[in-house]
Amino acid sequence: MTADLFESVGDTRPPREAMAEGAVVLRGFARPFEAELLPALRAILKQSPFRHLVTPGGHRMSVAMTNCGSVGWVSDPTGYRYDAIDPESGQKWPAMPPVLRRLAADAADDAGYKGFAPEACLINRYVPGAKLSLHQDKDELDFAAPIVSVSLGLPAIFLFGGLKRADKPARFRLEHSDVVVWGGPSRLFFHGVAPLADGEHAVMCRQRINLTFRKAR
Ligand code: MD6
Ligand code: FE
Repeated sequence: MTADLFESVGDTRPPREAMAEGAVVLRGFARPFEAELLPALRAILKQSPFRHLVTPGGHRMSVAMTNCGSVGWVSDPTGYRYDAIDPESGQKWPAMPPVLRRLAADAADDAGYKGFAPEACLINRYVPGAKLSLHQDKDELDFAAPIVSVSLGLPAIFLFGGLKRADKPARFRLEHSDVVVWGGPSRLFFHGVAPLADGEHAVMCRQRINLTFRKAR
């Protein structure tokens, strides 16, 4: 009891919140990594800047994307895939910095998924109004591995449905440094991000950045 009270000083949110079976939000988990994380991100963006991908249906995505790791997630009119080459630069994607690897593995571990070793990190940038429609993450070969998702900057409403597109999604507010770990029975649940509300974040300014770590193959 005393320990609980002590931990809640300055932060009234619970440190961990179940979203569904196999899925959990670790509130503020990325905070201790932030000082190393942000410069590492900047270096990645220099090499492979954000760009707006086109879906197989021909729509330009409102979310801008890039990747780091040995493979990156890409979309173009021919489909979705993981590719070792950044189609924009013609070079390999930037390597995954150790601090990102550590953050993803520690969060997975904390959520009960031991030995998570992602090879892909998709980096998404939302400006006010940008959104991500309901989708399933199913371009990976191994659904046994969880997905680790780090939120930075402006808060977003994360929509978390079920196995069917028509399942009414629950809404979770994800804030700066919150980490979602998600796998097992909910690994293939439909999910998305509601249009980002305008605002100004002290560290990240007028945007939300999301890092999604996956074992792609
Ligand atoms: C986002 N995230 O939060 C988008 N997918 O910006 C995702 O689409 C996502 O956060 C699978 C697992 C976790 C995620
Ligand atoms: Fe997703």
